[in-house]
Amino acid sequence: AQISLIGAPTDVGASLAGCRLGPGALRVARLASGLRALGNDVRDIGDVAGPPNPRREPVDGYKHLPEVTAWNHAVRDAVAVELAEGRLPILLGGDHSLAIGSISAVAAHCRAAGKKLLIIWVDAHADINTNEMTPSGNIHGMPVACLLGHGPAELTGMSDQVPAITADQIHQVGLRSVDPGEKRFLAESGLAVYDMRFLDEVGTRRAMTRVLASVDAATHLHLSLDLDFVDPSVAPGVGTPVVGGPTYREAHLVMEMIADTGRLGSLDIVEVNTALDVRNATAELAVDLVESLFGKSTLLRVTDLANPP
Ligand code: DIR
Ligand code: MN
Ligand code: MN
Ligand code: MN
Repeated sequence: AQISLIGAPTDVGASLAGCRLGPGALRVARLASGLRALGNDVRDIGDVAGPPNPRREPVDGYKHLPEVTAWNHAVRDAVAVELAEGRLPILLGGDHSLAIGSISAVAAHCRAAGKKLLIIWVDAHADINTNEMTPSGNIHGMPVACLLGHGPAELTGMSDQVPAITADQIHQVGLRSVDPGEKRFLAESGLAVYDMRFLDEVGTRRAMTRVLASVDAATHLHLSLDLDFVDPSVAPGVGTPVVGGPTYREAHLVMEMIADTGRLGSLDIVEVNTALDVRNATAELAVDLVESLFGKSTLLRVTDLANPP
């Protein structure tokens, strides 16, 4: 694929400072060369710019709304440029509020191109709070609600239409920390959620088969990868760790099954908090997972034998 890396070094939407260091940590973990080794063309466009983290209290239930809005405008515009050039954008966060800008650009692109968008939201959290139900005011807990049209006009209106996406376009995987208001919202919206109990009882493979069942040649898959999806014993460098997540191997299987579809069109890598990490292990895990997502495999596959490199 022709891949573009877009850094967004901010934590204005997060609970703790530190994921502003994520883009640098992912580059130090050799994300670009890892992707190039798999045969991809990789362009690193550098970091987009935005305001500093003012560390203020919430206003009207939102922490740092003007700053989150500014960063998301920059991300939305950068992602749109790369998509228009036929490239596959990878957002290097930064906190998960940045998925509002990223997915708003992807949704507009898919409508213009006549593509069917499916978002796979891989996270310990549902990120579907509104200002009325948020326990924290942190906007990284609100991007799914904003994309579905529930949020401040600044953030719901970043795509070509409001809402940017509909509930049937997003499937969530790995949830294990959902706030009371979010539970109600998820149930009412009918969003497809494959929570940890589902993964335990049904198994990761069968869950992902269901997640990917509707994917066809016209599908644009967007993966929004919050590193707190993976168990904190493997991914310690995140601001809101939740015990009981997928193992290293289970997380890889999720990536491998998405890779097998051949339909990945865009990606967010978010919530890598280097200030909380252990020897960059979480950024290195992210790079390993992304390599699997782009087809790295232990053995040659039948398609490799038919088309030698
Ligand atoms: C919590 C935490 N649900 C909140 N959310 C996080 O503050 O809204 N999302 N950490 O990634
Ligand atoms: Mn998240
Ligand atoms: Mn999360
Ligand atoms: Mn590696």
